[in-house]
Amino acid sequence: MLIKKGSDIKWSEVTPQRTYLDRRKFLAGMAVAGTTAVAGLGVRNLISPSVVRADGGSGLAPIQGLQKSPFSTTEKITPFKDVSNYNNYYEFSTDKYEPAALAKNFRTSPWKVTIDGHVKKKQVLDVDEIIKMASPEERIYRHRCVEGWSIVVPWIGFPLSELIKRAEPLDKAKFVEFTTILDMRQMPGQRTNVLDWPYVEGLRMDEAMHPLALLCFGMYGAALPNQDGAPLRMVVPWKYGFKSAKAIVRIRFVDKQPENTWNRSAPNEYGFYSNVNPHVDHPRWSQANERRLGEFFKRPTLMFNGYDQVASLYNGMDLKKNF
Ligand SMILES: Nc1nc2c(c(=O)[nH]1)N[C@H]1C(S)=C(S)[C@@H](COP(=O)(O)O)O[C@H]1N2
Ligand SMILES: [Mo]
Repeated sequence: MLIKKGSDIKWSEVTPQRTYLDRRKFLAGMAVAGTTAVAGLGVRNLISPSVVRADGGSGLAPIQGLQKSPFSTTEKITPFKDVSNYNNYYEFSTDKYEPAALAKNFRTSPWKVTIDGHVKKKQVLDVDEIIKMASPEERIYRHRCVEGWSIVVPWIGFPLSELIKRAEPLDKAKFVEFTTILDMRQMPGQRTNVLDWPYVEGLRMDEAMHPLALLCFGMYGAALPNQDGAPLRMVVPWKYGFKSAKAIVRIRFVDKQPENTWNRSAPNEYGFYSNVNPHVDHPRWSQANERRLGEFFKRPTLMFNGYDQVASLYNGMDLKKNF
């Protein structure tokens, strides 16, 4: 990202360690690229103070009547300003510091979500109808990117299973596919071929029905900032961040494993399952450790990101083959 900026940059050329985690190359990169936003703000992030109000005061509409969740971690919450200013959102930019500004005026209302495929109740719903389906919970989850950084976020939503039950899937429905909005006018990244658009992700039906799989529409007590996936996204805490699609417009029930965007883009690097697994290295880097945004020292990455409750979903599967 520091070396090459342009419309045809490919993921295989994007080496996150170089821009963010490896200090030596990071400084070398700075010398090459001068004062890019990445380099400048990278320094700020490395030295960001540890005592910051968690709610951050986003100014977005507060969400009332939140239930506390027994699934929440008690770890220290990552400051709002870090979570909302360091985003992977390729529809806006491959530069993690840019989506916050580029998504500022993104229109999230009106917003329709199509529910179709192998279900009894095919329908097109307004996102506000979806949000009202079940009572909102605050879920404080660990969230880890495949690139080696992690965050702890008080997300707001309800289990995806609530929506699935109401849609009444047929027996043929074996997987759930999520599709992000396609809107080149609003999303500058979609005018490039950095990924095949629209962004698609998927879960096996039992994964989608697991109580930890969260359909998410808020964080830090309020609505989602655009750069974090407003108005509706998934949060699947035992999987790498890229399984958690943002700005969802379609939830489709299918009989075959969906072709997820990252797998199509680099099949040897990103599989369908993408469970957080410190024992399966990414072809270009180790997955053994991670760095919490706002912290300096790395910590060991936990199997399933510490969510052992999901282990039984993968009994008998070779998780090195099914990465
Ligand atoms: N539509 C869409 N969803 C996406 C992405 C993306 O580029 N586009 N990036 C994924 C990746 S790689 C990560 S790590 C998380 C980041 O979520 P966050 O910015 O809220 O931390 O979003 C995921 N969902
Ligand atoms: Mo990611």
